[in-house]
Amino acid sequence: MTVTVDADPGPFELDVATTALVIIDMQRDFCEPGGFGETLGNDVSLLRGVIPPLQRVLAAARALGMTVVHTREGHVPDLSDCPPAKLHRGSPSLRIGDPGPKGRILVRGEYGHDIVDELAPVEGELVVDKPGKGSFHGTSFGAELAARGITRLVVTGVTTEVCVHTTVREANDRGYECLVLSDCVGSYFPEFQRVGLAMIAAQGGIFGWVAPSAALLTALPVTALEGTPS
Ligand code: C5J
Repeated sequence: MTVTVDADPGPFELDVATTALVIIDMQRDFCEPGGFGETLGNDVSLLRGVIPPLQRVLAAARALGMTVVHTREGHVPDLSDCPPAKLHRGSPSLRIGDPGPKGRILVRGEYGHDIVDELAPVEGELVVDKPGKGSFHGTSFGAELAARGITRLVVTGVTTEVCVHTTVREANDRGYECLVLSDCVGSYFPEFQRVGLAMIAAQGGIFGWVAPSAALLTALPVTALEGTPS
């Protein structure tokens, strides 16, 4: 079933059978107080606005049986997959691996590393743990997509200018067509949100398309979904 989404810089066609919904790093460590995002001095409440529209898109994807992939940024407990270039970057109040109020910062298996309750994965959905900003680097993401015959990605999550951008650029280089949902991606910096989205669709869609989630939901053959916030 192929649908056309009204997007920037032009229509984005997708077949629900060969398109995956990708939800990047909607983890407590980025979206809730006491995690990695806050240790870097950010106002994490700025990211929480993406949760309600993302819940509606996730409900539609589930209703249609689309492939859903959740990613989580983080590291193994001994931090052997965290290069010094990342570990020592900046001057956060707590570094990756330090104990924080939600467990060790950005470490796999810790409470803060997991996905927020509102978007918790259900059985059958893929969860890809990634040590870097991009979803392809050091993961099975590409192999999992290939195994399912996925050629297009609807990309959501946080943060727009870091892990969303890196993943979309990696995906574009590997031949995937990507639609980024503007209200389902978030940044701690309003100007990065605006410019980050503009960069994707500029120059005829230099590495993707951008549309609000309403444009996708209008195109998909799903009516109002019970239990989802409107
Ligand atoms: C960051 C991410 N911003 N998920 N990670 O460090 O965008």
